[in-house]
Amino acid sequence: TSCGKGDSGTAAPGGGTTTMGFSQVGAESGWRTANTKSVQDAAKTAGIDLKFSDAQQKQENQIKAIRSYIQQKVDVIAFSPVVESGWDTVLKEAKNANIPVILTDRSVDSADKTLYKTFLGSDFVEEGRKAGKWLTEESKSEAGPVNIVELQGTTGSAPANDRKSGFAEVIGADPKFKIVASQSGDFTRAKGKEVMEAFLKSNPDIDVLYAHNDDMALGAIEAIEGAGKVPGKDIKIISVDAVKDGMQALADGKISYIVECSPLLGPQLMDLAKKVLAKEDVPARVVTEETTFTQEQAKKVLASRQY
Ligand code: GYE
Repeated sequence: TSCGKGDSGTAAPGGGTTTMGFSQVGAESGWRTANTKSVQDAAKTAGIDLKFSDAQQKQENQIKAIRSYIQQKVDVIAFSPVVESGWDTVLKEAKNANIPVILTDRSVDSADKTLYKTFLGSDFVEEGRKAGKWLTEESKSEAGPVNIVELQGTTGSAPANDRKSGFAEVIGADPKFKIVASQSGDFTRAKGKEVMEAFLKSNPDIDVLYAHNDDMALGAIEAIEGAGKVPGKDIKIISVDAVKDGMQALADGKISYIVECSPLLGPQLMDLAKKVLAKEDVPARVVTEETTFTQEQAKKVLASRQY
């Protein structure tokens, strides 16, 4: 850290520029790329010196990065935990070193809530419910069965667990909905395509695909077209995120409905970090505001979509 006059950065408690160590999940999806850019841009604007690392979807890499931030004595650590469990030890190390931790995007299942200052991100259970509500409405006049396949996000991650449970809760109210296959596509296009190909081979009669993110839905569209079926007609697709490529597929009629999940968390994250370092109170939970998109709505907003 530098100190002295002419330093335009945000002042750290001990003087000098505030340093944030940020451990990102990876670069698995369009959502993640937009999230990384948002965090990097917001750090610059806030005058915060950002140390950034990409964990390539591996928890062990995130733990290493956090330990290195502790060793470097950064002022604050922020991270998006790839999976929910297994964080207590390293979070205790940060706490013992007096370095505050902010969770962003995904949460941890630690029982000790003093291990982090706040959690900024979406309500993934609610996202799953929104997907289920749309399908319930859409299938109102159908006798059923409505055969659903599900592409889950990364195994053990909060968005995969919660998007699954929120959706199941809503569609579970009507026995005509049947989840005939459900498997992880790791939030990537390549895996989404591969798993959808397998689903199509073992299930001749799929009505609906519920994909936990746009990228897996986009991969699945290739698989569906490859099998000679029409996405959006033969198989209806619901996904989550609303990144530009997903919105394009929605406007084109290939996806039927998208639940928005905003990756633009950078500015709020920097605000929270400043407050935490100034010892101001912050809410334990900050929930992102989000909407949903039909095909008609996607056509209207597509041109102005930022990411
Ligand atoms: O939906 C997915 C990404 O944690 C909300 O991670 C995030 C999810 C997002 O890979 O596209």
